[in-house]
Amino acid sequence: MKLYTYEESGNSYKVRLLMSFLNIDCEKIDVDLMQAVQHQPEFLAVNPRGEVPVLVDDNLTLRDSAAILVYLANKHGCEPWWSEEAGEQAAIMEWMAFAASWVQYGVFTARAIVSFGISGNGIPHEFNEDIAPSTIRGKRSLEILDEHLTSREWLACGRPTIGDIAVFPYVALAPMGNFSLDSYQAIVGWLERVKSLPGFFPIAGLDDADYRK
Ligand SMILES: N[C@@H](CCC(=O)N[C@@H](CS)C(=O)NCC(=O)O)C(=O)O
Repeated sequence: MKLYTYEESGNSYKVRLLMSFLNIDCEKIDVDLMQAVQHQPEFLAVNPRGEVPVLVDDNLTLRDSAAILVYLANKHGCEPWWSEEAGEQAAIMEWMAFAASWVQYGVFTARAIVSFGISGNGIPHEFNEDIAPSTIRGKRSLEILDEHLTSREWLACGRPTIGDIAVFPYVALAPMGNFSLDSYQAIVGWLERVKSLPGFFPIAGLDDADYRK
């Protein structure tokens, strides 16, 4: 199994986190996003979207972190990270979809623009994205998440799932996009719970939001 990944990519980190939680070994191929390697023909042949992560397992190529999380969690015991039950699957998917929409185009994009000077959303780097919509969407998504977590410990099913893994990185890294998490105490408590899971390891920026500024 091969994973195309980049050290500071939160979407790649989601996959690496699940692999660590499940003790899955895999060859890692570094794609230097800062050198725009993802937009070179060689990598575009692997993923025409010009994005990491990409997982290759025999004849299967998966070009999306959510698809990879579902695949790996299913393949390695299903529960607790995924589920065999339709209602639980849908509840987990609700948060994975939230990660790929509200989170990606909110706190993710703001972090990419503020700390890396690019949108990070796969479009060539010479195109600049306006930060204003990401800031508005990011703030709203933190409010939605905080409200949800006020009455529960985990996002779905009463246990840590790949829904939590999908939402965690960019919410935890939101301060790199100039969001303060101080007024979202339910989120802060949940971040600490994720960080205390056996096998957890950090990504750059988790404890120093200014390291790229
Ligand atoms: N929907 C994709 C999004 C992946 C994505 O946003 N990847 C970013 C890094 S975290 C990327 O490769 N960006 C390349 C670029 O913007 O040039 C997923 O969840 O895997």
